[in-house]
Amino acid sequence: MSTQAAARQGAARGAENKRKRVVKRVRRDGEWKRVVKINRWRTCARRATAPVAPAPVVTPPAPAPEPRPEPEDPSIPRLGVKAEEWSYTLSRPEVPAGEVIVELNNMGEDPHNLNLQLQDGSGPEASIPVTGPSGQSKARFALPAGTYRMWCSLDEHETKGMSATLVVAAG
Ligand SMILES: [Cu+2]
Repeated sequence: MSTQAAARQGAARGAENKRKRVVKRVRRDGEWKRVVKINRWRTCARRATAPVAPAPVVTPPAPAPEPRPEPEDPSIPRLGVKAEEWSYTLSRPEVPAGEVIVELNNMGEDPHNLNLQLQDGSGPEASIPVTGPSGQSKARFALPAGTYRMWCSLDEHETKGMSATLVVAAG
């Protein structure tokens, strides 16, 4: 079969299956070789109807859920502590023994923290971490009855006046 015949036959077959069979004779390393290539049969019509791959739908990752504040039991007594330079102001001088929610409100211009411990130093220290200006931090403590010392542990804040006394009364 001649090269032309093969090409014709290939073209005919290509028309059926949308492939074009190309037969070439090439000289390689001094020898003639028969090379058959199968090409995709491309036409404008085919291109027009070629399915367009849909753009991948990019779903933005769902935002991490905000940590929801633990619902507070309204029966738990609360103590507000206003911090500023250089003092603490307590919303009440006394709370009942047991669970208490302590809220540190920094109304000053510097960061402050809050620490409390039985005045005789017998119990553990409870603390609310450093809170920036206009910040508010809350913590829930279980306080046995006694008289507590409250202080800010940042450099010299206590000696400048950031200390207070809290009475935790036996129920
Ligand atoms: Cu302070």
